[in-house]
Amino acid sequence: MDKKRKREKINYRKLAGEESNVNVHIGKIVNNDFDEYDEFVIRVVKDGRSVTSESFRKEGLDTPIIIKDKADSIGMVVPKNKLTLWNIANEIGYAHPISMIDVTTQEEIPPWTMSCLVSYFQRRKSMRRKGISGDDRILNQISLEFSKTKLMRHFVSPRFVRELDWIENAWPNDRKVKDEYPRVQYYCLTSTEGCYTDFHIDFGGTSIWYNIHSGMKIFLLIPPTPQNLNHYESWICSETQQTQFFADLVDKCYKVSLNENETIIIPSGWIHAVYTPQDSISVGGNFLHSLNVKMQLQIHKLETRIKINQKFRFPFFIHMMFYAGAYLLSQLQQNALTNIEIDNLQILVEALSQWNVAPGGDALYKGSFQEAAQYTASLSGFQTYSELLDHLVLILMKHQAARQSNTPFSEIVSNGIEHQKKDILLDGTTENADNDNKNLGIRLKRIKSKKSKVGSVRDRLKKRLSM
Ligand SMILES: O=C(O)CCC(=O)C(=O)O
Ligand SMILES: [Fe+2]
Repeated sequence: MDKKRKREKINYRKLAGEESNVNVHIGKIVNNDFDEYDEFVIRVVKDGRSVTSESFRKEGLDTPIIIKDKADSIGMVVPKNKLTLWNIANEIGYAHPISMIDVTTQEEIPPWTMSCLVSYFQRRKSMRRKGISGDDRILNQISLEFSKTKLMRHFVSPRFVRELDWIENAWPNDRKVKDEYPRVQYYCLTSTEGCYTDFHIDFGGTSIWYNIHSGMKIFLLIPPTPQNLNHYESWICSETQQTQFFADLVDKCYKVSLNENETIIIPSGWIHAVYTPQDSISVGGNFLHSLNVKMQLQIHKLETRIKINQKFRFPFFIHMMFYAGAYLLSQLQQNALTNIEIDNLQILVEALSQWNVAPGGDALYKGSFQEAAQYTASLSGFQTYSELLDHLVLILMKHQAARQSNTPFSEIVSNGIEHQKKDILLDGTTENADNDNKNLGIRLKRIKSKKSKVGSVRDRLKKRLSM
């Protein structure tokens, strides 16, 4: 379930002239002025201990964060002594295939091996020392996922990432131990001086963490406002992408330098470009979570509309959504979700209701998302995913009722919700209550008849979660 991190084709070489080995946009990153930002736009954190999953779960994860503190302050493990590319090659294996991006064209070249990468770094370094630019292409390496390699013994992602990440918390354990899960959690990026990755949004609207192991990087960050996302979609699809520096099309673009040992968090949907002013090794990963569901779904839909090749997308995105629904139900049943997570869950439930179809032939086919839905429903003690969704809707209604009437959730649970169901819709409005109540009424009846099951559902979930 690997995923390569390549962009769609752009003919930059033609743009820069056939002989060029630099990207045309780099000059602008170095010379242009970018917008000023305050702590409401991008947070710069000096004390990493304040960066916790608890705080994100209460306040959301919408702004980029630069953490200028030691790795262990955010529960991240990095090696005590810096690793060279040679050390990395020893851990990964010199024959390991490596995908390289030509910085001028932003296109993938035919696959290399780790040993080619090491020689390439050596050659560029010695050319620089001798003051010759040479005709070597500048090549970037941003897609080496290393969780299956020995390099893994040197790194652990930030604690809050592990605590929020749906792959960690919602993907079924027995499938994970069989290696059946999206491998997007640990990337090692090796970039020589002069590398550039043009504006993009990370796959599936994942959030990202990057730690600069050695060297430095410059990030250009553009917020995912509806207007900016519209511009992005048109730019990606248009011919002008080749000549147009995307930052010139939007209202605000922020420039952030990330130095050795610093960590950046880029939230879901943020449009970003990255320039490498000196040889750098960084480690990072992508994660989906319960705090940006709307944006994650929006980017997933955008990728579908602009026909991004499946191999550049989050692997098994829809499977992940079904697993997340089951996981969040278990959390909800334990009254363990914050208001932000409950709001996000409502959005997820709406999407799942659209994707969820009665289990047909496909439900038997391992690998289909219908099978994933059926599988996670059974693990949670339901006969079908529709039943699980019904249950979710019911409890969400109770939560909403509790919030609207300022009553503790536990009281609403003990009083039942029959008296409230006439007035409350899932989105918190009362409009068209009659029609919706018909549907909810039907769902509620089905759920009531299965009431005796609830205890065992909870037990099974607990068992699964403690695995
Ligand atoms: O460091 C780079 O060149 C690109 C990093 C990035 O944004 C990515 O890999 O998605
Ligand atoms: Fe990225």
